[in-house]
Amino acid sequence: MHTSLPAALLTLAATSTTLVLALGSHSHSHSRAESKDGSRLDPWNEIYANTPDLSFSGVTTFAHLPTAKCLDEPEKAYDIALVGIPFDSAVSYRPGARFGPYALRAGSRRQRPERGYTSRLEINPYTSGLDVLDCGDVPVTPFDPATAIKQVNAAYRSLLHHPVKSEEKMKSLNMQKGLDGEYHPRIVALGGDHTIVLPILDAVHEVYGPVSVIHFDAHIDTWNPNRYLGSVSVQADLNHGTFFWHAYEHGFIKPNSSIHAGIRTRFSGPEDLDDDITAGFDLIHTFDIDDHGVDWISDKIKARIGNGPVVISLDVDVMDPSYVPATGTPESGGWTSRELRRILHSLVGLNIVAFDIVELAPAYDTNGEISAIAAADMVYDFLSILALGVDGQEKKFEQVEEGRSVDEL
Ligand SMILES: [Mn+2]
Repeated sequence: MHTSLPAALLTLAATSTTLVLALGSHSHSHSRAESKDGSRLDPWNEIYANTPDLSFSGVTTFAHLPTAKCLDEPEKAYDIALVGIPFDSAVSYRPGARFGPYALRAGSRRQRPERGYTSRLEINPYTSGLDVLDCGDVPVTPFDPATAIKQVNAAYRSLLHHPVKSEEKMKSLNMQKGLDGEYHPRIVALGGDHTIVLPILDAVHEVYGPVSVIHFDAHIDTWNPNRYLGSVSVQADLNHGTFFWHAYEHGFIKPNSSIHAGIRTRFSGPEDLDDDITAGFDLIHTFDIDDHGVDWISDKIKARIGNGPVVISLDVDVMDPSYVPATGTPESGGWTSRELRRILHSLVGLNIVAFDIVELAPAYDTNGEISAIAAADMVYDFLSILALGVDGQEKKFEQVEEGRSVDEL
């Protein structure tokens, strides 16, 4: 190999052990480079030590965050845990959301903690002082939905009871404590079909009591199983279109305190909407955005929710299929990713205790991963509003005086 090298390179090689190594000198007597004093040097670390991964390199965790198998390490501390829930055994149309966690992580590759600052919300959620960890996936069985739902509940309860890392930070952000008087981490669930929200709400209500829900979706998901096509057994009664009805019946949701946003599907008739009101939901239609705008939607959500603990549940089909084709039950006429992101931004200050993003089914995505990228950006926006903390009434006044209020976002 040496004989074919230009003379100039050979000269360089003679003066640099590193270059010799880089050129692959198999006949060289040293297996590793040496410094002048004879100590061994690692070829990579001598020059490139601590080079961060690039967007396209590295093992794919969400946003290149550190990862742990949190379910196997109950003492692992964090403030925010992302967890994949690859369950899609209860969908009514196209399957495939079990690959949602994989797609969300792939769609997040251009997000990195060291480049995570948002100029609009003025925060980097990955370095704001809250410890964010990718906890991997819940290994749910694909063969037995009833058992899978139990697995999701057990996993979520476990993750909710891990110790928090930065109690002081959570306190400074005015975050909600559990009924036990303790801080609990915030869990960001990466679905999975929407059914996973029933075992999630079960676990969340156990810690905080009944919660409000902000539900972004094209569909209401409060369908009474008695009228839901395909509900032919107790098991079949629980699916991705009925889980909020079950949540209402179990008392996981606070009465008359939740709201849908982005609804545009078809119904059996007005009785579906009567059941929806019974289940505790108000409703913002997808077309309201043209008639009233983002600020009106935001104000309506906030007026409905108030200061109580709230879960944000985001079905990616709330966005238009031209932006997010990768979903199981697409409906035309949805919001753009820009409109949805503006609405999410406006939720800064709400008392959010959990977030999930569901129904991303990457088999229907484009080669450009447009759905996965949009969905991963929604997770980023959520982490950002979480990192900005909860507004008490006093804090809101302070923000107005500083010239930056939620309304201006
Ligand atoms: Mn849904």
